[in-house]
Amino acid sequence: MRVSVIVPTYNEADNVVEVIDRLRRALGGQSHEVIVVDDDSPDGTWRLARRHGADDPAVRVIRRIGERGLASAVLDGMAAAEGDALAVMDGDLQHDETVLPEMVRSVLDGGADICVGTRTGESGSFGDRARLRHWLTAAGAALVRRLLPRLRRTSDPLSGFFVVSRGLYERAAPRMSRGLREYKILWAFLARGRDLTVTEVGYDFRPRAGGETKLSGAILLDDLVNALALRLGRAVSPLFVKYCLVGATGVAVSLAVYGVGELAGLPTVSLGITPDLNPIYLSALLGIQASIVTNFLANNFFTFYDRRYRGWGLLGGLMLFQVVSVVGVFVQLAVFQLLHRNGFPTESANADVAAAVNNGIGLAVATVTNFFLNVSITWNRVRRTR
Ligand SMILES: Nc1nc2c(ncn2[C@@H]2O[C@H](COP(=O)(O)OP(=O)(O)O)[C@@H](O)[C@H]2O)c(=O)[nH]1
Ligand SMILES: [Mg+2]
Repeated sequence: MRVSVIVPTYNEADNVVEVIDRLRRALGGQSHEVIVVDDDSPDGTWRLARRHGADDPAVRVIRRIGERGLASAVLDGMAAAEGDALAVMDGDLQHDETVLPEMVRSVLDGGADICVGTRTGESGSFGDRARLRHWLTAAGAALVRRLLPRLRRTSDPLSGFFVVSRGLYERAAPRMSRGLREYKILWAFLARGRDLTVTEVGYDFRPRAGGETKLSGAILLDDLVNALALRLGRAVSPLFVKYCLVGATGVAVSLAVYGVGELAGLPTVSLGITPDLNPIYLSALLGIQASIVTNFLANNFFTFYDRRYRGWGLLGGLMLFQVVSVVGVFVQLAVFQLLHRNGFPTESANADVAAAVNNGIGLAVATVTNFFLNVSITWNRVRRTR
């Protein structure tokens, strides 16, 4: 088999049949297969694709159940593919399948590891109706090139249309983090290896034929974090990076509320838990509580967006998060006390510096503990993105 074309789809009932037909026409001259990877679309994309390809062995349809995400869909399609060249093309008719044979030749006969279908290079364009998208893509590309310099290997790093050689796939796939969810899967290939041969073929980006885009603010943010995580290497979990970013905003919220509370002259209160903690500033308590709520919302819509709570479910999620956060506050205090009572870091250190160091260590331990508690309790849910 020379070429496998992976077509990830989610709610593409308006387009999938036409995409299959066009691919068959474009690749008619060589042995090929089309693998539609559909995430159990509510609009029945998988059913239409199956029916349409029923008497054509070159058309395969994978219906993934209980799984969502563009990157993992593409990887699952590649894992099932048999071709020497593995192509990825969107199922919304925005990519121009007529340049696919040239892209495939570049990999199979020209020896390229990756050939990218570009809207930016020679003979490529964004079409006339997509000015805003053009502008956003240019800005996004400039940003991700800074985060991940290896993306300079192509003029259009945000492209979702590309072909990789089987050799590169077999080398790169085992080293890819499954934790990277929505990211442009092309990046994971471009980021691999010291000397890749990357070529490109321009094409005219078309407006979406039917249906709607699945791109969202959460996915864009996710991709930026993922570019950073790819640069840092596998040791860093992108999920944890996002969790820490949210945590940093929580510190800001907490300080802001504390500041306002102090200006308003809020009193101190006694909780009667431990003498060391009395009296407590009411404004500090309010600040912590405010940051627990904003952290919950930010984590729900950003860090864990693919399994987010919705509607009334938000209340249940917030209650779990609240309990985990209070546990975290106690972990932080306990670590702090333990270190401080034992004279860490040194008996002679400046008291303020020692307190700051010990508080920092307490915060770090609590952050990691809370992260694992939140992953395994608060957001340990069946992914519900529909
Ligand atoms: N299997 C699968 N396909 C997806 C998912 N999200 C998007 N897609 C498909 O990926 C392609 C590109 O998505 P699209 O929404 O058009 O993104 P855009 O082109 O950047 O606006 C389309 O064929 C979508 O149907 C997903 O979660 N799972
Ligand atoms: Mg699209």
